Formats: sequence, structure tokens, C-alpha cells
Amino acid sequence: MSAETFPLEAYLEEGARRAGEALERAVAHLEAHLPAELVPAVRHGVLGGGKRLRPVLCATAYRAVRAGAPEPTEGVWDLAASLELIHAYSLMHDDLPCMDDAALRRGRPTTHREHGTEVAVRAGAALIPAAALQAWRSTARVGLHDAERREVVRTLTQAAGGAGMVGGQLLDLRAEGRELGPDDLTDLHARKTGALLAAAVRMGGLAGGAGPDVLEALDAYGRRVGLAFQIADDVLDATATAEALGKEPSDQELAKSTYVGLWGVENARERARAEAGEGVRALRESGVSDPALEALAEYVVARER
Ligand code: GRG
Repeated sequence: MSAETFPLEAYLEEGARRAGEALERAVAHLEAHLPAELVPAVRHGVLGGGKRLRPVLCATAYRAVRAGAPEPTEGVWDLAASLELIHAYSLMHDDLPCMDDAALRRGRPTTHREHGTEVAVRAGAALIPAAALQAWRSTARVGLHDAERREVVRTLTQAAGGAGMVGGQLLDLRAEGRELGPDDLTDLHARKTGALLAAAVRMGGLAGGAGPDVLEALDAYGRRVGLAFQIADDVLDATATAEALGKEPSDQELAKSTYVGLWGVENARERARAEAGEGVRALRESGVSDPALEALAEYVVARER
């Protein structure tokens, strides 16, 4: 099977379903330890839809390095869900009045609009250690040894922290109202969005037992696809309605620098395709020719939401 004939729509639907089940399990576990007043906000932020791209990338990388082996187990999906806990917290905090002050996310009111700002801050904060613990527990279920388990958790927490998403978000806040050049914009997005997407791919590879060469190729694929995702996100933000995207405000309303601002819509689309293509090339060069990873690289560019 090639990327062209790969049944991507059904694959994404099934992946989102498996990720959703794992998140239900994660939230049920969390509820036992969480102050009751935070539970509805956690459920709102974590279980309220989304493409579930990060868990799907993680499970797909796992499959790719274990070609021919059985499908990802519940433990692998639980590991993949740890990425989505970090993603959910980041959206909850990013939408707060002191950040983007967003009203709409995934076609619904944002968590703070529904449950109050203080609750959304605390519920989001609770998800950060919960994600690390979720990754630690599930790597044991996957059967990894301690060294690999530590490397998985290190990968997740590093991508979420100052060298990754939080650092990128700070650069983003500092850049509001200023025009960034391509290098600064790419540095910002490699951290803010790209780091967690790349971590998803690496964590799947680690869980599947990938050796150093394949891991390096998965890292290159993750970085390229992460950047392609962000360029495509800027194109969507500039070309689709808030209704179609299920979120507001837009980058333009927030006076953010974007790839569309730098290159225009058509050129940005072309560069997103080129980045995704480079990611696939890195994989193939290392001997990983996986239709699902290749189809996902195309999807991040061609998606409509
Ligand atoms: C306070 C400095 C500081 C940092 C806190 C809030 C935060 C950390 C980071 C936010 C970074 C952020 C919101 C990154 C995500 C960017 C993005 C493209 C989100 C959309 O992802 P999709 O399309 O969303 O995968 P769905 O809804 O499908 O899950």
C-alpha cells in the first residue's frame, strides 16, 4: 500500500476514537486524586473533541517501527494520551483572558468561559504533572525498561517546557505587534507547536523499540511535519472562517506574525508541502517506508481544520 491508497479518513477516525477512550481512562484515574471542583473543567478541556493528531502520530510511529507486529495495545494508546493531556492544558491556558482571551475552541465556549478563569488555570496546571505521570505509568504497561521509560518521559517534559512549548509561547507573547523574520518565526513555532508534535513521533518510536538511526529519522520527520503543520495552520487561519475552524480570535485579530504574512497564501502552502515532503524523505532514507506516516505528512498540509 502507498500513501496515495492509504485509507486516511478511516484511520484518523479510528485513531481519534482510540485516543478518546484512552483519555476517558486517564481522566477517570485523575478524578480520584483531583479536587472535585476542577473535574468538570478537566473533562471540558480534555474530552471536548479535537483531531487527536498527537496521539495518532505517536501510535503511528509505534506501528511503523514494529512493522508486521500486532496493533498498538491499550498501554500504547495510554502513552499517546499523555501528549494530549499536555496539549489540552496548553489550549486551556492559551485561551485565558491574560493570553489570547479566546471565546471559542473546537466549536464550543473555551474552558474558562464555561467554568471560570480561576478554575481553568488550576485545571490546566493539574494536567501538566498528570501527563508526566500518565507517560511514566503507561511505559511500564508497554513493557519498556527503566532507561527507555525515563527517555520517553524526558522527551515529553522537555517538549512541553522552556526549550519547547512554554518557551515558544513566551516568544509568541513577546512578538505580538512586531514583525518577525522567517528564522525567528520558525524558531518560535519549532518550540511552540513543533516540539510536541515531534515528541509524539519520537515517543512512539521509543515505545516501539526503534534504534538510534530510525529514531534520528523519526525526529527529522517530526520536526519537518511539525513545521508543515504550523505553516498550514497559518494558511487555514487566514483563509477559513472562525465557524469552520471552531475557534476565534484569528492571528490577524491578535496582530501575530504569520507565514502567510511573510510569504502569502500560495507560497506558504507550497512551503508546507515541501517541509512535509522533506520529512518523508528523511524517513525513507533511513529505510522506514510507512504509508500511514507518509499519509499523515500529507494530511497536516491538506487538512481543512
Ligand atoms: C504562560 C508562557 C506561558 C506558557 C504556557 C499556553 C502555553 C504554555 C502554550 C500554548 C501553546 C499552544 C497553544 C500551542 C498550540 C498551537 C496549535 C496549533 C493548536 C491547535 O492544535 P490542533 O489543530 O488542535 O491539533 P485540535 O483542536 O485539533 O486538538
